[in-house]
Amino acid sequence: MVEFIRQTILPLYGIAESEVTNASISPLGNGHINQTYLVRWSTGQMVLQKINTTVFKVPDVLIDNATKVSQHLNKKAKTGEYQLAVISPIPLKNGKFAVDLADNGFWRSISYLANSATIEVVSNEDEAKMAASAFGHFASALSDLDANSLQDVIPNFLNLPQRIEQLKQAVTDDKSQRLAACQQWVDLVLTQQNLFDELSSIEQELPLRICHNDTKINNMLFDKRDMSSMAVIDIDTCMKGYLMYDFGDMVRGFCSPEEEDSTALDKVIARPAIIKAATEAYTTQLSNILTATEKRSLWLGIKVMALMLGSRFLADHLNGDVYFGIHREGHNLDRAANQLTVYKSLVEQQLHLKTLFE
Ligand code: GN1
Ligand code: MG
Repeated sequence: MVEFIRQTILPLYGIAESEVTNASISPLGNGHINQTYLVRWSTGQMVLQKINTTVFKVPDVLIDNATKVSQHLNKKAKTGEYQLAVISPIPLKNGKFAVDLADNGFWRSISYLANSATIEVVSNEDEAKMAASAFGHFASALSDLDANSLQDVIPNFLNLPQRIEQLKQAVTDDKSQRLAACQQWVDLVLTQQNLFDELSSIEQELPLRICHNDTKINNMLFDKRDMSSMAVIDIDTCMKGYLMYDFGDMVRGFCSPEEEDSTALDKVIARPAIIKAATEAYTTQLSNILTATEKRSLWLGIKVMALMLGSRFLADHLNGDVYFGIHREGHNLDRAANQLTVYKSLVEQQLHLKTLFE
């Protein structure tokens, strides 16, 4: 792939032949969907991605949405209203922001921020506050962008009933004959449908907003020099949605002391102090924006997102790992067990945790 990038992709960006020969091209980040590379040459650097077009079926929509979001944020950054760095699309020589090479992939580039670092686990309350505050600031900066100005890049992306239906289908098909070994997790998910009623009654009262839709900790860059928050990245799933999901996705990830694929399930718990810190920081950033119903929806958002992600990983395990990239046998089952353990820990502590949202 590296040689293909060097010979075919880099020239499309107008990078001189002499530079292309010595450019360094290395895999970047821990994404499960797209292939991401850091490309450096003597006079520049960029993040290059081969978009997974099985997941992003109309990748031009992704490019349009991401371009609109970065334009909006850049405008606000100029006036000081947005205080994080903005990741911007980088045009090819022909001025376009992506190139479709059919069987050879759909490629795009975005800016790379020097001195940046990512983390996989939130280690303490201060870190939770800083990152939650940055995600809140991002949501706040997008709150005046019309929710309908972006297209749905993946329809029904965060639709819990639909995700559960997909799990049921995967159970029926049992394509890889893996059901017996994970029946306990399937049973757990399928007995939580009480959340649907809660969800459908509250969703009707929630405003649609532009959401990030993938607010996990490794979608935030920190400044290597002092580990302060630097930028919200991976804006490819930005589209209309409910803030309860952005908040919920963030907290379900932040609250565990273990990585998302850790198999040390005895250590996977929802840490109340982290949830409290993240909630305070996020709601402070959005204090002028959140409606009363949105505030009420936040606790439900955490449970829904942990359950939904657990269910998505589980369905993909049953389907034979066709969606999320894996690095080991049973990786998606490990991820599912992990997220469903977070979910169980949230529910076990529900009486106490709910009080944080009253
Ligand atoms: C995927 O590729 P990545 O890691 O940024 C997924 C998210 C999941 C996440 C779980 C388009 O995001 O929805 O929450 O994995 N993205 C897509 O780690 O499905
Ligand atoms: Mg990502």
